[in-house]
Amino acid sequence: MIKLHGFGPAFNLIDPSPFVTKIDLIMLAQGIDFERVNDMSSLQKAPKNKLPFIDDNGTIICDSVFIIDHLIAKHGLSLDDWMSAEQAATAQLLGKSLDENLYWALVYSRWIKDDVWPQIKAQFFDPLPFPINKIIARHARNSTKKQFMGHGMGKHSNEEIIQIAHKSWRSLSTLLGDKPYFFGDRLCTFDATAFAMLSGFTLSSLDTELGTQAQTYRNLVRFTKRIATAYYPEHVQVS
Ligand SMILES: N[C@@H](CCC(=O)N[C@@H](CS)C(=O)NCC(=O)O)C(=O)O
Repeated sequence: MIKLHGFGPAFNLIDPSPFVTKIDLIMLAQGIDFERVNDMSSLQKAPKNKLPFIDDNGTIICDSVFIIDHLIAKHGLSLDDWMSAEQAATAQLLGKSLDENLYWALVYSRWIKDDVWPQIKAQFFDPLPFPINKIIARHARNSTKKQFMGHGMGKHSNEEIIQIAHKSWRSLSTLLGDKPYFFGDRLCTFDATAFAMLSGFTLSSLDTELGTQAQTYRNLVRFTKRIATAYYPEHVQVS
């Protein structure tokens, strides 16, 4: 059976990582048998030092992109087979926009904002023994700050990051409209990416400025709630 290595449920999310959540939802939606492996050592074991990775009977695959390709090749993943070539190409590029841009606004809202950081620290690091918990927490936050600056999002002000996030949410809200899913009546892998990235703002129990603002996009909130209710009734509370 496939083992999906992630961080584990937190903040009213099946996983705080949108990349882990994306793969989790894709496998659930496709009915692929898998087991969640959530322990603090997963990240140390990750060959590329990032989660998710999967262990498919000894074959290790890192990165959500390559995991999806593996699921298509080895497990008949066919969530996108009904789409036209043009829809599939559009969906692929939209997914990358969320992975590579909106994701960094999510990172900002959690790891960089001083008012939210204590909630992150309490969840991930406070349970570790003292004093290692302090050392690891400081190291993890510094490393995230470095990546955030390196990406370029870290060069922006709070207002500019909010503006960037709103541009993605506004476009997503327009694209979704009143449809159940982004490309019509059927869920595709892009819906999994969108759910994963949006629910970090709309369903997360973390109290963040960006989360509050994302919740004003009512159709996006309905979209994330509908998917959470269908796939994660035990893990995600939907009010
Ligand atoms: N391109 C990767 C991104 C994975 C990624 O950035 N994972 C983050 C969690 S959301 C991570 O493991 N970060 C740990 C670190 O950078 O130390 C994918 O699509 O899977």
